Amino acid sequence: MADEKGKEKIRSIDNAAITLIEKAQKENVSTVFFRADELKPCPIGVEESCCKICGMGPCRLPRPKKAGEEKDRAGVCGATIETIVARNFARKIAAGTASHSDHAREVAETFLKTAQDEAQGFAIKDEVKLLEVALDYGIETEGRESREIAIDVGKKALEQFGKQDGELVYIKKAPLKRQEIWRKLGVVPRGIDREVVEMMHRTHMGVDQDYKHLMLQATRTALADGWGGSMISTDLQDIMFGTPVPILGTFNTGVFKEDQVNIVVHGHEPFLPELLVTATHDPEMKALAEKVGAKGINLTGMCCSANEVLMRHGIPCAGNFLQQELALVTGAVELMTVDVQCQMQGLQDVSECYHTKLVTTSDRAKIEGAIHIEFHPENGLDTAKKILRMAIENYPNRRHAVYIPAETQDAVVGFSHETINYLLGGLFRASYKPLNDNIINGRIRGVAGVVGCNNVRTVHDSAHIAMVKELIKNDVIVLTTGCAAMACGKAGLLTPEAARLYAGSGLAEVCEAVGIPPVLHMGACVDNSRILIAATALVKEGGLGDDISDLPAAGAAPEWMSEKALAIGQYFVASGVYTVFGTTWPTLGSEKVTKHLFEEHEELYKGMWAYEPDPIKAAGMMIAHIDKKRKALGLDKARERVLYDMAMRRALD
Ligand code: BF8
Repeated sequence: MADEKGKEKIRSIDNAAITLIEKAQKENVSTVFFRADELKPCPIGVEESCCKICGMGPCRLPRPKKAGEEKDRAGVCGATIETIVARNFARKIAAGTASHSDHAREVAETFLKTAQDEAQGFAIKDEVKLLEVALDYGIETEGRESREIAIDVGKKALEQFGKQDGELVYIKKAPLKRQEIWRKLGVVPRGIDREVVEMMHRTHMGVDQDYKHLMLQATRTALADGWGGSMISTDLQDIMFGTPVPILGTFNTGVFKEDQVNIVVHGHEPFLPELLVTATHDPEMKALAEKVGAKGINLTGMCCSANEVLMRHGIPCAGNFLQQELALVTGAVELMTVDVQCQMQGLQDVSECYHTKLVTTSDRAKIEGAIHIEFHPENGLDTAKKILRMAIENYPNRRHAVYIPAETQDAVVGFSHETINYLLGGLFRASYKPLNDNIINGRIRGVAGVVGCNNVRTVHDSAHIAMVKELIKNDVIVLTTGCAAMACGKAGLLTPEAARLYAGSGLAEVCEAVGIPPVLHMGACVDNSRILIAATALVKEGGLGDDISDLPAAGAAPEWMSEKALAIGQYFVASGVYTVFGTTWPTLGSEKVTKHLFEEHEELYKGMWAYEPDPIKAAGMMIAHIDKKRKALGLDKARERVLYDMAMRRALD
């Protein structure tokens, strides 16, 4: 589609997406790309200069158009623009934390049912991690059966949500210096639910009306996500479904197969996707597929559900956030399941244009018009088979000529913290030492976390890829999750060869020696907790300071769109990480609030926010921060390269 000036609009850098957008346009199918053309963002809302939390408003308080026309802005109740902007921002963080943490609650409940033999088709798979987590929770393991330990772990995990005082257990996993900062500022979360509820209370009309005070609670809420809900999800999912190890995966919409039954699992919770993996191997299902004329069953994923089954089973990923409707436009998808988060309501309309059955599976989320088959762990496998049968039986109903783009890209995925530890140090000496050594000797300049969404207000995937390429070219190793990880996968950056093709010579040398890609796929969005643990491991390994804020490291979400991304950003900042967001920034309505987040947060947390929509400039800002940290550590001077002989190596051991 052409823009107002008649120019063809570039919507994606992914050819598979481009061809499917064109197909949708020809077939008159409405997708997010066209809806975005028709619906421009509200200029007042985009900078959060609008308060609609009571019935006296909404109070719209735009910034003056011309410099010098600035005057005090306040709502009818007298709430200042600072209060309004901070309140809006804090509420988004509360929503993001609630999303990750409600997911975590479901995980903890299912985990407990699994331990009590009440979950059909699930088991405790990673007993080593079970013991580690039990240790974190202070649970006795000596002489006890795994099942008993797991029951205690499940109960202790569930307690984290309703606790009223004290500290979340995982806070103690952070470097000691970081814990001290949090305690001094009074931002250590007491209980996950308590922080979210208090945030909602404090942002109600007429409660907390001091933007700095509001931001302290927003920080406590975000920490309850990163070092609470998200970390619980990651740990318990690993114990139930296996801690990821590197595995070959395939990315992009080309993973669909014309002559097979195509199913897409979309959303965030890994339960049904795990059981669909099991169900697809059932001979009865295979026979049914044959009976309807299909050559097989092709299970694929979308968004973070994809990340979960991709990194544990190698299930192909059909695309990231902006590709969810496009997957259906292929006409090749028999059935898509959705559970919670990031699933567009537009999917239902698109599914009706083809033969696809859209199935909602969570008791917390329905979509009008979609089929609802609720998933419960007690009969999870039966539900998975029911859904699979429905998909197979829908195969003969394809109405349109199927078009599957050619694009697919192989990748190596599944770099959990445990795997990085093992890959770098080996089974008996698992450690981050080689990574620390290579950061210290300068072969690796620093570490960057590039995470987050797609946003239709920017060219799909373009900012992710430009930023990541710029970082690795400058010897910065990249850790990635969520839709950013998928963008990297599609662009071929998650392969060991990418080191030779795109990385600077130092990083390439290390990647080639260890056999890893320069960009490490660490999982879904809840798995940003893995990045926190990896950063802590770098600190604990020694030689790079005594806090996360000392590391030559930075974070970014160049195409963010969700409230979860803001919660993630705030907990990274509060953990000491310089964090740059692109696309848009939701506090521009108030200079004071923005200054508080971008500058004053550094004094409080030694980490701060930044906003830069140009991904190359943003990467430059991250590299400058990394260099600043290297200088503070005394690592800025060029080091002599020392070639180690055997005696020197032994001395090292
Ligand atoms: O949690 S990266 S668009 S899919 S919010 Fe959503 Fe953003 Fe993707 Fe996963 Ni995360």
